[in-house]
Amino acid sequence: MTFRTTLRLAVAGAAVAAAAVLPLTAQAATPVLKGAVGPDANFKITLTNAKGVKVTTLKAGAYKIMVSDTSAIHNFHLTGPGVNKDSGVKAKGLLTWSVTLKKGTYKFGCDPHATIMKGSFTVS
Ligand SMILES: [Cu+2]
Repeated sequence: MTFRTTLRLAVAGAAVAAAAVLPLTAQAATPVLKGAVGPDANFKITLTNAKGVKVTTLKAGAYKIMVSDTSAIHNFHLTGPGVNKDSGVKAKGLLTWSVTLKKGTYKFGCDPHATIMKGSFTVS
């Protein structure tokens, strides 16, 4: 076996190993959702998926919810089966919540302005 052949085999072997690892990594990735509220003058609250599309239905399972709360008068409060997460009204910041969503209806909203700042989605 020449040195060149040995090198080729080594490169091919590394490519096979990488290909075998990649699908596992993709499967293990937890879906990310993005919640947003604020700034103060913006009386809107949103929950979108990684593509920026409004969340209306989801499959049960583990999710990572990244919440951007840029307001000291609004909060992002998510409630539903097994979940009660609140970014805090006075608090601001970027939060990451790891949640397990179960079958049912989840609601999110801003507590001080619950009648106008709200949303919901269902998990099946
Ligand atoms: Cu509010």
